[in-house]
Amino acid sequence: MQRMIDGVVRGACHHDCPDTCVWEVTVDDGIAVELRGMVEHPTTNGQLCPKVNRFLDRVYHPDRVLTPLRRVGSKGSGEFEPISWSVALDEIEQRWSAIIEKDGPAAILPYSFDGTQGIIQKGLLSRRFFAALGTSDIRRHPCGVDAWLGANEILGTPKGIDPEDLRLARTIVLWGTNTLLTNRHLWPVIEEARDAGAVVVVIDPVRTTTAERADYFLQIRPGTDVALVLGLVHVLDRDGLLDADWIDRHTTGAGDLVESAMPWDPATCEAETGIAATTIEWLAHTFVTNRPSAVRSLVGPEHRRNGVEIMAAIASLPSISGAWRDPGGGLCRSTQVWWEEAFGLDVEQLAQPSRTFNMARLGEVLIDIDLDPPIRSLFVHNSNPAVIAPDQNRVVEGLERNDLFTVVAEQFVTDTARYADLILPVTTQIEHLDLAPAWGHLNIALNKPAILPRGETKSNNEIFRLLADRMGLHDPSHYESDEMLIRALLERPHPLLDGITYERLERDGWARFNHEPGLALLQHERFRLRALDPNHAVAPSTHRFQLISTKRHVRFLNANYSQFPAHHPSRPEPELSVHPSDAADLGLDDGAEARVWNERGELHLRVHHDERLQPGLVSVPFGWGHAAHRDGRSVNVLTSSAVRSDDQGSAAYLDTWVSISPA
Ligand SMILES: Nc1nc2c(c(=O)[nH]1)N[C@H]1C(S)=C(S)[C@@H](COP(=O)(O)OP(=O)(O)OC[C@H]3O[C@@H](n4cnc5c(=O)[nH]c(N)nc54)[C@H](O)[C@@H]3O)O[C@H]1N2
Ligand SMILES: Nc1nc2c(c(=O)[nH]1)N[C@H]1C(S)=C(S)[C@@H](COP(=O)(O)OP(=O)(O)OC[C@H]3O[C@@H](n4cnc5c(=O)[nH]c(N)nc54)[C@H](O)[C@@H]3O)O[C@H]1N2
Ligand code: SF4
Ligand SMILES: [Mo]
Repeated sequence: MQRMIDGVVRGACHHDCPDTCVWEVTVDDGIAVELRGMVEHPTTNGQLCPKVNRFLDRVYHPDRVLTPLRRVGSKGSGEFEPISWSVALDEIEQRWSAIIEKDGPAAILPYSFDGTQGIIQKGLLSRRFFAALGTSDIRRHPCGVDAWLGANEILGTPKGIDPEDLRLARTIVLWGTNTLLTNRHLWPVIEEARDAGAVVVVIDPVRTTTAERADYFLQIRPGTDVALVLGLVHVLDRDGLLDADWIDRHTTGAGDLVESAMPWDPATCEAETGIAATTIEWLAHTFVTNRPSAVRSLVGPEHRRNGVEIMAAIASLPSISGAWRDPGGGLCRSTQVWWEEAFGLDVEQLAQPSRTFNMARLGEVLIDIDLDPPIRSLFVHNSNPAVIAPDQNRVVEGLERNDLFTVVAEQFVTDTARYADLILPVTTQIEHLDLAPAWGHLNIALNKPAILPRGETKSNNEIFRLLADRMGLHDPSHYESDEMLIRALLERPHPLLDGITYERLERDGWARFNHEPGLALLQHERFRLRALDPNHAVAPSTHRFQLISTKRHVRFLNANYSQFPAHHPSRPEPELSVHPSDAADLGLDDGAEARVWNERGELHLRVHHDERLQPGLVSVPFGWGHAAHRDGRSVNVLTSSAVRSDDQGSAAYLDTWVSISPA
């Protein structure tokens, strides 16, 4: 039997969070007794976060799934009985073999996302496994793809500046990102810049906690960011603040961009965006004179129909103004592409499955009986589509199909797992080995298991090794150990990885990619500017209110923690936040119950008057599970699964229109 050694074991957080903190687990008698942030790690700096400080409670929670479970009640009833691994694997083998024989492997659909973003457990073996079987696959586009496309189109690369270089900036524009909530370990860098005299500006439709800590808050009308960029470019041009030499040497298409900005004088821009003309003029001037200047953005504005265009606009501002010439200046966004390139994962993802569906469309795909072949089996890991996917009523309708053979690999009986035929129990981050990348800084970390897998839990990779064996896949690539997979990645000949070895990661816990801080990053690029399209493409609607459903709670991480009361906010239920002027209009007192609906679904929620919103804009927090709502469903019943005609990109979660009335 495998043995673990008591003492302190280093690991790293697996959550889909830009910060990738490095932690130390104290193990006593085989039990993890303490978990804390590593002091020597530059961004963790000794502190985890309110979501993960109680992570050991999650690991040892009595509701953890510790054995394979088979459904005994009706789908969704949550009635399961424990079975052995061999019985579970037998059943999967038999059901899948029959499906493959009758309808072909494309009738099997794997569905996974970023439940763990560790490179090894997230998808290396699962991709190999499903590709070898020849199943259908999903496009994993709900987070970061539109931002990537928009930035890439203008910059010629999806890369942006090292987030830690923001400390050099003197104007920092947090554009549609709620740093203090979603990326809290960046805040000290911003404070450092501010101590050195930087001005911090937040552009957001909502006065978030981050906005409240900024020097200037620009409360923009939802989705009008392209018009704001055009207004800023208009002022730069009008006031002679554009550097002809920079534009000549570093851009193409600047003339087209400036021309598309012609109609956007400050008064016109104010009418569209809701931001005062004088503020637009101030920001344009500040951005070019108070240098270095940087824009920071993650995914907030991308979750819209015009998400790509908004990111293209946001990338255009530092490019036309020459912000890139200064160390600390430019666009600062997800660093995912750095390690995807270094580890060659961009290539791995190109393996062509037989059929792909944008994961936003899960509901319609599951209920579409005209698909050839229709989906007969769904395998979910690293995700909770019953909560996170748009058009939730149709997702649940699909999951309720009696003839759909659904397997969910999970730590808990989530809202998705409740509809499974089989639940496979999986390990948590302190029970398996992984290589932890970050999308908010340029460090990677080695996550060593600190304790043995609890009960009969197995890591994702172990499950795919067992399944490969059952399904008769003989290629040795299906059976590589986690350590072999990590070593192979680290041995790739990429300059960012020079000197980073498995042994060094074991010794130090983490390493920074070989990229010198404080360089002007893309100063040799030629930016591909173009005219921008300010139509904010919010579909005309008969409903009166725009609904946003972003991350809101400090102790939630996507769909992960709403089942634990210790993680609840002080008002412990999902509420409908309404601006007081709208609430008065609707006759809804604070605490009253409202019905919120559109053509896709409805929710009944308690009203919270919140002057941090703007009239016409309401909000329901994302992340709560079904059971937290009187309707037994959560906010994604209201969001649409529509994606672009090429099936690319995120669902426009934030372009949601609703009607509201007293319940
Ligand atoms: N309305 C609305 N919807 C949204 C969003 C929004 O802002 N508003 N945000 C979108 C965004 S940006 C994202 S990234 C997605 C997030 O979508 P998901 O990635 O699906 O969400 P998570 O809750 O992070 O993770 C899902 C599950 O992974 C499981 N898990 C963790 N580790 C492991 C493991 O090692 N193995 C296995 N098998 N499972 C594991 C967890 O228990 C958890 O239940 O949601 C999207 N949906
Ligand atoms: N506590 C906590 N932290 C998290 C998560 C979590 O669930 N909880 N989830 C993690 C994940 S998966 C992700 S992707 C990141 C996301 O990190 P962020 O991108 O920072 O977060 P979001 O909340 O999606 O959006 C940020 C802001 O965009 C604003 N916004 C909405 N529409 C517009 C618009 O049209 N224009 C502008 N300018 N702003 C707009 C919203 O009001 C919101 O305040 O957070 C990660 N960190
Ligand atoms: S969720 Fe984010 S902030 Fe919290 S410990 Fe994990 S990486 Fe750090
Ligand atoms: Mo995300």
